[in-house]
This record gives sequence, C-alpha cells and structure tokens, in this order.
Amino acid sequence: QSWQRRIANLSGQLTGALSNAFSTAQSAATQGKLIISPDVLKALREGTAVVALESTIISHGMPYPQNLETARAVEDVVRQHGATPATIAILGGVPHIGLTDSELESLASRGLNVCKTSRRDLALVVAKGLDGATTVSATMLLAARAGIHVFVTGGIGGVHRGGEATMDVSADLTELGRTPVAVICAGAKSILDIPRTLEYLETQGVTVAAYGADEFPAFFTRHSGCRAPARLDSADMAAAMIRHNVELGLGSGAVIGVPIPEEHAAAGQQVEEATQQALQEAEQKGIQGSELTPFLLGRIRDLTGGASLEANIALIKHNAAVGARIAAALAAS
Ligand code: PSU
Ligand code: MN
Repeated sequence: QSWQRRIANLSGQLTGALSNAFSTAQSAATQGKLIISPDVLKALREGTAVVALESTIISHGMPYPQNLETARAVEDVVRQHGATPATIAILGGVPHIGLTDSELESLASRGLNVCKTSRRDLALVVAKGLDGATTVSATMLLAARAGIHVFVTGGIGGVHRGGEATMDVSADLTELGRTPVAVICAGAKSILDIPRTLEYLETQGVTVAAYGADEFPAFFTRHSGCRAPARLDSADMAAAMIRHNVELGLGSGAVIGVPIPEEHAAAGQQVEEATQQALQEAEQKGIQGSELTPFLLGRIRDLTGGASLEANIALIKHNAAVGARIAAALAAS
C-alpha cells in the first residue's frame, strides 16, 4: 500500500515519499509482523537517520566473542555518526528491528546454532518459532518492511566461482533486484566471481557504485580488477541517489562499495592464497549451498592467522561510519 502511495506521489506532489517510512513501519508493527525497538521506532517517527545491520555476520561470519564486540562497536560507530542502528534478526519466530544488548549477546554466543536465514528461509523460521540470523537478502527485505532504506554490512554474497555450472548465486543479488534498500559494504570477497557478480547485478537492475573510487572493491583489498559502473564521492550524492531511487518507485536496490581503508588492507596476496586453498578444501569435502560461505570465511581466517579477521572488523566499522553519514544526509534532504 505504501508503494502505491509512493508511486502516486510521482504524479502529484513529489515531496513526502520518504516521510511515509513511519506509517509503513507502524502498520507492520501493529499487524504483529515485526517488533521494532523503541529507539528505532522513535527515529522512524521523527524522520531521523536509521541504519539497518544484518545478523548472519554476527552468528556465522565471525567467532565469539569478537563477533559480539564487533556488533556492539558497529552500533556505536553508527550512533557516533548521527544515526540509530537497527540490527535485524528473528527471535522466537518474530522479526526484530533493533536488538537489545542481551539479544545481541545471545545471537553472538549461539553462533552457528542460530539458523542462517535468507529470503527462502524466513517463513519457515517464523512458522517454527525459531531464532534466525538474517543474511543480506532477509535483512534488506525486513528493513524495507520497516521503512529503512540504508543498510550497512561487510560484504554481499555473489556469484560463486564456478557458478556458471553450479548455479550457486546468492539470493542477495536477486533481493537487490527487487527491494529498494541501499547496501553499503566493502564489495564482494574474492571467494566469489566478481566479474560475474557485477554482470548479474546489472541484469537485476541494481545500481552499483564505488564510494570515492573508480574500481569496485573486493573486501580485503581495494582492487577487484573491475571498474565500478559508477562512482559516488559524497554522502550527499549517495543520499540523493537513494532518494531518487525511492521517489522513482524503482523497487530495486543499490550497492555502494566502500574500499577498505588503505591502512587496514591485509596483505592481499596472503588472503588470496588462503582463498585458493579454502576453495580447494571445500571442493574436496563436498561443501556446497548455504554452508559454503561460512566454511570459506572460517578457513581463510584460520589460514591467515587472524589477519583477515582484524581487517574484517576494521572495514565494517569504516562502512558503518560511511553508511551513517549517508543515512544522516538522506534524513536531512
Ligand atoms: N560475505 C561476507 N561475510 C558474510 C556474508 C557474506 O564477507 O558474513 C554473509 C552475509 O550474511 C551474506 C551471506 O548475505 O553470507 C551470503 O551467503 P550465501 O553466499 O549463502 O548467499
Ligand atoms: Mn549460495
């Protein structure tokens, strides 16, 4: 209904498209579909900046307790840069937008025992009353339901290497094609086929830009060898792009790739070699499907002696600062 209203805005007064965020959120909440934390609800009501954060990165992306420390630190960075963090997860079968500290702690300590939940899993996790850590796809979908258009994470899923044969293409990419949320991230890891990931995003109609760079970043390194389709040089310009996406009623999302800060870029070669070895091991062990990404991330972390984890934490905090500034610019525009 709110999308009809948003599209109707196009023919009449263009203003106010984003100001419907609160009524979107409120109606989802009153229908009992979502629980929105008091501070997120307040920010949505007042039209101040909100940044969505995912939870698979907490449960499956990092070991405990670094995952909890990072989740807390990322929320703090978002606050320090003028936005309200909304970490998204499913608790006892109910999607939550904004978690308490004890909810964060429980997700982080249970780690792999929490269900990795992408779009296809959402209805099942809710039906069974389970706890689910949302991937980029499920987080985007729930953020959009709550009227949040800016989402920060580490990296998105993509087309896996060999994906032209296995058809292992992350649901993140199709979600980006159908949900109007901008994902601020460090690009996609080189465990993925980055050229094919960019081709797929183009097919899906996803706006892709590098932030302050010409090249699309590859998570641990600033270089993927692929030119980004576009470049954004300021939070204001990124916010303008997001606002026009919504006001045009495109219904699709965006990826804003932020290169890892120079001083944190782990030795690209070391991570690359570990990636090759992890890929070989996954093939030998026959690991596939939704277990593949967590397996590869864990092996690369072990093989690089923690260097990849340190870089991972640094880049997520940096993305959080950039994303919060973009959300603040969007709220002010
Ligand atoms: N890439 C990372 N770290 C992560 C993920 C991806 O560098 O933690 C997680 C995200 O939640 C992403 C998901 O949405 O993995 C993609 O999983 P799959 O490849 O199974 O779609
Ligand atoms: Mn997959």
